[in-house]
Amino acid sequence: MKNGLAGALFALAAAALCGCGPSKPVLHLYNWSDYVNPDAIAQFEAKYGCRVVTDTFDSNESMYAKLKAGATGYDLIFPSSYQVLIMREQGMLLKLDHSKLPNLANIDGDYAGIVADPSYDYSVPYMISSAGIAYLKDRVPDIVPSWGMFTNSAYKGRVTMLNDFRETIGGALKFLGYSLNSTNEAEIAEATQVVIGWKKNLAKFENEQYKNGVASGEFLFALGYNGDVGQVMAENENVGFCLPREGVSLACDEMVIPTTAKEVGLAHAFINFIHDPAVAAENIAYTCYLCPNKAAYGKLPEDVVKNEVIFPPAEIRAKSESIRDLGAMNSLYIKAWDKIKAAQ
Ligand code: SPD
Repeated sequence: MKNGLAGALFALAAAALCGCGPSKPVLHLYNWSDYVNPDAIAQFEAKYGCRVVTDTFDSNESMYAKLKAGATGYDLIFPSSYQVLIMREQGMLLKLDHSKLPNLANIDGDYAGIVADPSYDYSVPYMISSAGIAYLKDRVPDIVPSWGMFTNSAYKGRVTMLNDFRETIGGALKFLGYSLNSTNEAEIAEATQVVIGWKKNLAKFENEQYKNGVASGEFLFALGYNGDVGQVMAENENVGFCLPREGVSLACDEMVIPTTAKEVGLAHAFINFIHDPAVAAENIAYTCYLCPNKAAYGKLPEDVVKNEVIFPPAEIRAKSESIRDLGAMNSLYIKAWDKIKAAQ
């Protein structure tokens, strides 16, 4: 037997014995937590003979700061539309190859006004989310669907709000009757004082612990992302959710491929897979967020279609706004947030 053949047979036998075949390609996702149906990930891995590894972030700002600090190794990232525009402007995103994305045809054009780019050149919508009030039904009997709840000092120290400056300052702007995209300095200053007042009643600003915190009774109500709260409600019928009647945000988190991605082909395959109608329908039902995929809606079970956590009532939608990138005016919100964080 020639040496080469013997070596190859030895390698195959060794691989069979240790159970490790040729290594599979790995798709690295950088995403919000609790945001993809684990069955979808398993189906994708089986279909494409790969592994999917997910790192999570809890805000657009922390994700962006990590990338700016030099983090690489991600193939697909899920920023909100206003953050997508900043990243695209800075040349951080790869142009998408539409020949690999036939399922773009399934995307619901009704959300064109919310997404970063309705031509999907650099980003493809993933989920529409909003923020509202998660609460314990038995401990907050006087819940009112209003931003004014955060002014109520009866629950001081047992309340949280999102550590997400566009959502939280946006809530104060809606409370005052202004646009959550206001660039009027006096309006933002007024909203800043409102949030400073709210802060006196809060345990903290934070984006993930409130889910367990409300379920366990540590916090009695919290400003939270709708689908995350929907997932908690599915496990605990004492948790309720309401959207402030003054109006809320409608944010779209989108899928983008950074210019530093290594598995560009797999990243395209994942985007396309997510917009397969059956995958999208199961992902909506699991995450309680709305994937804007019109071919999926007919596949949703009736309880999901009627779930107002996922599909907000028309009267609230009418008063709500998408969070927009404000260009140079973003700095007004960053300064306001710094002031809120520093306030005692
Ligand atoms: N766990 C998923 C949370 C997704 C929330 N969307 C973010 C919107 C940012 N304003």
